[in-house]
Amino acid sequence: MELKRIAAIHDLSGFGKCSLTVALPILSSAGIETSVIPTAVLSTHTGGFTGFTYKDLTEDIMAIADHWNTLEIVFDGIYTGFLGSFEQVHLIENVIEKLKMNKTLVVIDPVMADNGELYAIFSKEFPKEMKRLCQKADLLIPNLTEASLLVDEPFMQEGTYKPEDIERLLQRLATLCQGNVVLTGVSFETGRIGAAIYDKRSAETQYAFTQKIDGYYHGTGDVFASTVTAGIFNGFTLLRATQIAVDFTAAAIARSKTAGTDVRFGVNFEQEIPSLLKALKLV
Ligand code: PXL
Repeated sequence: MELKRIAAIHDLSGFGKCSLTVALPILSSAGIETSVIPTAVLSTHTGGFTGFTYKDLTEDIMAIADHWNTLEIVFDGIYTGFLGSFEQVHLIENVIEKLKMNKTLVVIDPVMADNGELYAIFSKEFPKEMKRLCQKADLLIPNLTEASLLVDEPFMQEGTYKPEDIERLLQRLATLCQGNVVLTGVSFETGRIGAAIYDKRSAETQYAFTQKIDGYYHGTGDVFASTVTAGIFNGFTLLRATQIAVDFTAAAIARSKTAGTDVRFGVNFEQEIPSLLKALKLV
């Protein structure tokens, strides 16, 4: 089988598994060559830790893309996540322009908020900037909070929305990007949670659910989006890739919950990788 190549553009948070420390192992173990542009190096992610270091790498981003261009590297995919500033978001629009070829699939996870709230490090204007970047997405993977910020609507608390509300939201999100949308954190009944997918061409919405595990675990959005990406590049339909990602993320959370791990430390996805490879039919 052809070896697919993805450029993953995220920060490198040294501790508290998220962004590159999640994307790289998941994509590589799924048989995808993964090149990285680290946008910043932090001692930990910013969710719940204090005193973390933050080395901004904005200056290096375009230089890396320019060097890659001289090597005429062809990317099957570009996958972006956490970006730390307005400037970086703008820069990544240009990096995508530079690295994208006709067949390159651009996956954008507009990391900026969760649980109804914008992450503390971002200003209120940040979602507007992120919305611009989303225009480049062939596949957009927001959570419900990010989705509401992108379409400028109030956050919908669990229990207050129905399938038709989600479908309307998905249609609005699809107008912001080039292609399909996977919306995470969707729940219509107690104890069940998952993702909704919207196919722009057929205008059809489908769902992938699993059993809900209580507790807010950091980095799960990155585990999920990396796994959807791994599924797509292994030739699965968006619905199947989403169901695989829902199941894998839930299994990783369940392991961490059972172990009583600090929710800031990230989830135990590593020991679920064998089951992921089975689901992806790689073993
Ligand atoms: O998981 C998203 C994420 C990625 N990178 C950094 C973060 C966060 C969420 O808080 O702080 C640095």
